[in-house]
Amino acid sequence: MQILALPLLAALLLCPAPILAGDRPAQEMMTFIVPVSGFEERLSSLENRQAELYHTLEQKKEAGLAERLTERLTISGLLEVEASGGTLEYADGSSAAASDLTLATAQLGLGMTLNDAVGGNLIFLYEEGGDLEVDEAAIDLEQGAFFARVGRHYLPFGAYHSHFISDPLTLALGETRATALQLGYQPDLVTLSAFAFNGAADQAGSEDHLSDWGVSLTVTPLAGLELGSSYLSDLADSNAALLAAPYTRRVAGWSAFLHLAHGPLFFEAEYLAAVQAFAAGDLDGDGDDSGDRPQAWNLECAFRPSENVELALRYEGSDEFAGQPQQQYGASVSWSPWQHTTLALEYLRGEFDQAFAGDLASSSASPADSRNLITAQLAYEF
Ligand SMILES: [Ca+2]
Ligand SMILES: [Ca+2]
Repeated sequence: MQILALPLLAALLLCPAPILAGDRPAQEMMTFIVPVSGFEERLSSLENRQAELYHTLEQKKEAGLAERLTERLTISGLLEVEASGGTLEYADGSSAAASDLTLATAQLGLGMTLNDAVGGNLIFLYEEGGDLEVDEAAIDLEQGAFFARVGRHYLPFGAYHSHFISDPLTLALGETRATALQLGYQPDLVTLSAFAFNGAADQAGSEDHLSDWGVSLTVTPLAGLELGSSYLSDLADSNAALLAAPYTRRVAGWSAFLHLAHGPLFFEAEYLAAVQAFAAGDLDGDGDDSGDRPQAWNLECAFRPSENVELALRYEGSDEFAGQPQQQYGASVSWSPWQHTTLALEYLRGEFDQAFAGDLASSSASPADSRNLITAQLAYEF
């Protein structure tokens, strides 16, 4: 942990951030204020991934938060208000700055328990700029070490453990919500899942069938240590919606992660990637006539000096993932001054591969070179 933390800390100290120092408060800036809203999704899927470990202060508290309305019904909610600001520097030396205040999350969840074997959940989610939607609606069945989940939910592809407000790049590439049937087996120390669904992305000319699937394996060999790997048969079905049209070559994705917790110290590592390149006609963000193979990785370490404070460092990156930084690093601090309430502040600096900067270009079409983002969040859960 310290071996990783020291160079990260040094890198942060050596890169003072010219926050909000941009010379052009342009509208184009707004496009790179990243929506940071994946946390509640991870929360809501946490129990259903059969995770026994909580990876952030918020998750730890969330676990016991749901209020019992009736014998069979519980209710929970999450509000997140975020203030963000940042600067974007382009390859030609110009820059832009922007800031915003948004209702990032308003979520209401209902949990149903019929008996020991049957339950379910229904989660409504509103994120400013979007519509109110059913985020998850699924029925859970359990029999001994076997379980099943059917309905709309987040598939166990990737783990995305994070101590930051902003989603890691691994989540941006791999998180997948679908209406799926998931079957699982969870004896001691191991969780094995397989799932099937009909994803939105299809091969050109193919019929529309329930032909997408995946598998996930998580192992907890020791207290505080969790390892896992997962596979998705069609990476184009992830929420990243990498492809705009039906494709010629179906490309699978795979992921591996490690989670370590030891006393007040935490370490997360994850890698998620396409198993091969997409066809050049399907995905070629840099226009070099060679298909792209998107990849992302994330490393985080965190320290809890006291029960209600957490400090974290992140170093992450991506390759051939259009619109996302090639590397990004930063620090975060979160504090819970009152029960159920968390204040968090984070800084992230991203550096782009100009060929893959994607939509992050200036009005004169100069690609993004680097980005500084500060985000503050007030979250309230019940
Ligand atoms: Ca598909
Ligand atoms: Ca390419």
